[in-house]
Amino acid sequence: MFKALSGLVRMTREMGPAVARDSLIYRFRKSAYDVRHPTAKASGSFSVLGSVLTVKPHERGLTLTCERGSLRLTIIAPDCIQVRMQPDGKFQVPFSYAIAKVTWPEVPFTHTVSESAVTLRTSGLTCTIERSNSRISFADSTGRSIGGDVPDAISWRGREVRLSRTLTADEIVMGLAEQANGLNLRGHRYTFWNTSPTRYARGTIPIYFTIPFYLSVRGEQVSGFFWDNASRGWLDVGAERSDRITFYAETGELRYYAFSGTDVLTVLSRYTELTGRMPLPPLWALGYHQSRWSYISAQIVRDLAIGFRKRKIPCDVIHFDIDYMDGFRCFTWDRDRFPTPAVLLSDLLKDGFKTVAILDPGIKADVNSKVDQSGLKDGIYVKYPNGTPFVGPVWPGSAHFPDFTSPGARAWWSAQFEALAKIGVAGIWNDMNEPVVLNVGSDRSIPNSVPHDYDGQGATHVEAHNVYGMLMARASREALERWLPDKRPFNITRAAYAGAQRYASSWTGDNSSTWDHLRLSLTMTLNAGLSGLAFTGPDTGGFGGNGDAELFARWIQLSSMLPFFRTHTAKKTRDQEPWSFGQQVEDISRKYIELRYQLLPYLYSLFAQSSQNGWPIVRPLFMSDPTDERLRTVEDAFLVGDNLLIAPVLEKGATAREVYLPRGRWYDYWTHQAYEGGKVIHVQAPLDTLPIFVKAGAVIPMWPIMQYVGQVPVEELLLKVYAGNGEIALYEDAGEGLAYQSGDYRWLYFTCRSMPGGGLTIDWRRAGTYKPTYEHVRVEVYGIQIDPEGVLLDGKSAPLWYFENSVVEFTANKPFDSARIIEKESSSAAAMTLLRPPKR
Ligand code: MIG
Repeated sequence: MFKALSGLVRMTREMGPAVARDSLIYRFRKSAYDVRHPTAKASGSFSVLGSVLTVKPHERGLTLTCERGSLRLTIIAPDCIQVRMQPDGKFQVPFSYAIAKVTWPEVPFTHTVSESAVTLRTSGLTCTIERSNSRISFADSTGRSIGGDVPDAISWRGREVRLSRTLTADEIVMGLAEQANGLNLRGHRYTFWNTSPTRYARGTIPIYFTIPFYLSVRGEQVSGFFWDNASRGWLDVGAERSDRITFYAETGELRYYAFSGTDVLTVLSRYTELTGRMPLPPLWALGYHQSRWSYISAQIVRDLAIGFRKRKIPCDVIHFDIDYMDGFRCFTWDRDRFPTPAVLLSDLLKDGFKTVAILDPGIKADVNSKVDQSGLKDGIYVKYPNGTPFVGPVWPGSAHFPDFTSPGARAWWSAQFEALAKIGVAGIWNDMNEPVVLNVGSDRSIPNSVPHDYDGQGATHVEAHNVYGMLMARASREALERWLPDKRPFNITRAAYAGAQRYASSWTGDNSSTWDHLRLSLTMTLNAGLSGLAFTGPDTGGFGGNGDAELFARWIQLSSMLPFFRTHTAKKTRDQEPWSFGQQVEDISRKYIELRYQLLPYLYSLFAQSSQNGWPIVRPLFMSDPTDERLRTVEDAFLVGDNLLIAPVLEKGATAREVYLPRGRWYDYWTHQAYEGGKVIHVQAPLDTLPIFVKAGAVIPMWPIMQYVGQVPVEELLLKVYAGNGEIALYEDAGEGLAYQSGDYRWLYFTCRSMPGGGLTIDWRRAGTYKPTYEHVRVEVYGIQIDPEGVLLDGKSAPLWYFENSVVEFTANKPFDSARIIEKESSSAAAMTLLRPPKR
């Protein structure tokens, strides 16, 4: 009751008395409804399978009849197997919103049945089922265990299902998209019920996502596990018992996928082959985004845009939060605040700013609204079993909710977007799609037993809740595709189920302007990337509360290296524009936003790889050397791709920090000093410095600073080369439009080799037809100690090169195939101090 009361007070303050009253009414209406329509609650004890009675091969695996239920094992790929359980042994074609690929090539397998066990084997995976108790375990291609059931692991009661797997003492569990937690998820029970907490803190469960996929890291061994059940449930990662990981779902089939693999990339590549990958976003979406709740008038937005351009702080995107709407009605504009939105948006666009507009699922129930009337007419709203549309309060007051689990509702939604597309909206921000229904009580959702279409399958809200947000994002993506057919959609969602990467990017929701949230935003983004959702980032600066200049500077630095880079803040908080914290932080913000833009060709290549392979863009440090135990627990430093190591300052007042560098050679990005890894180094990090290290052998492509993507054609590509042995693949295309889908792109492959007697060769292969705007290439090579003898470009003496402060610099008037830096054989150390005058 106290909670309800304080909820009411807060809601009155934040949303006004009318919404608060509706929420109070909803609280009682919902409880009454729940009482009248209870979801079936089972009682008694859970059943278990018992022993295996018969084993029948099918095309892709085996069906096992056990004493009290059946198992069906299906080989998806050599390193991926699907397991299903049905108490009655009847296996229908499974339906899941997570799955993107249902037809897989044939995989050779063998099976054996002995007195004690049934074994199913592919080239990459062995699955063993003990005959006496139907216990399943898995091993990888080398025979090492990748986990399996505890005794009586699979159990059920009524429609509830449960599965318990072993958790070894050394096992590290990552994934589950965004949990407000460190990298290792052990020790907690994660509720699967997409929820928007009013504020969250470290340890708040549940929050916005249900991605029941985890990566298990045991020593050098990596495997994956996906529990494909969207209904309400939970995952206990060693909280109840430290040696167990347990899944539970209120309803739905017990169905999971086990993945073996040699490393994180292999497992994620298979998982995202199954659940889909992020389509390549427009390049501008990788730029800097500015947001606040809300920039509430055309003039304020214009001033904001001018603010960026006059201070020469790059920015590509402005987000419009809910106050652009007319009374929070989706697909409308408040004409008092924004009298001519089309003019505003087109002026913004002329200046390089793309507009992203927020949409909430709740459509204001309003007899005078064309949108609402059309939704009612088309019958696309969530309805009670008697056919009356469900009504729940959200921002606009009483609202109808499109049933995004129905194809008709999705089509209706995308049709509505015409109104915004015409005005010039370029991207959609999907909010409140857990979905939230404002209830002063604790359960802010649609009642459990309300039915949904579920693409014709039929389901209650218990099963539909966790997919609702992702299907709203899907409808929004379809809207963008429909009305902006030559553009690549930019779409972002707050709530999701597994596979959401096919439809949208995501952010970490309503964080706060605190140092712990700065730290969390890194681990949350990393875990999202380890769950297929590569394109994620936090509200830079923090959403709730007020931070100070130092926190903002550190947050800009961190976020400049994360996939999604947007500053956002809540209503009534202090301003969080890059210039809101004084000159010093303005300069720091500019420096890192500029660096972001310089690094776009590198970042974009990682996006391309993610879109092709499902790989994360930012990665935990252990991926750089899976053999090194010390790296496995690091969560205050990370990799961007393979070659950049970022050691952000996450502590108030710190101006230096320690970082354990993975083995191998790393260069300080700022000073070019080389370090041998495998040890802790101490690095200076005054407020204007984000420690960045580059791996030896890397070639980092850079663009000139621009105020927004496409402002000026790139005429020269800068390659920063870090002496050592390494390879890197880079991707180029037009950055917008769909020509890349018909082949208009190219890959660049660089190989660096240190020569035995000193010196370095850089080989550059190009594959593909895309013609970039640049011809000219400038190369800076770091880590060459001694004044070189010469530089060869495609076998000929380079026309122009310099050696200064241990940097070799040369230019080429077109991309080369090979460059070679020839070092003098036995120069003395003294030569290092001699600067060579430029050769002409
Ligand atoms: O009830 O649209 O997470 O980014 O600024 C709050 C207003 C609704 C929650 C989003 C936040 C956004 C805010 N929204």
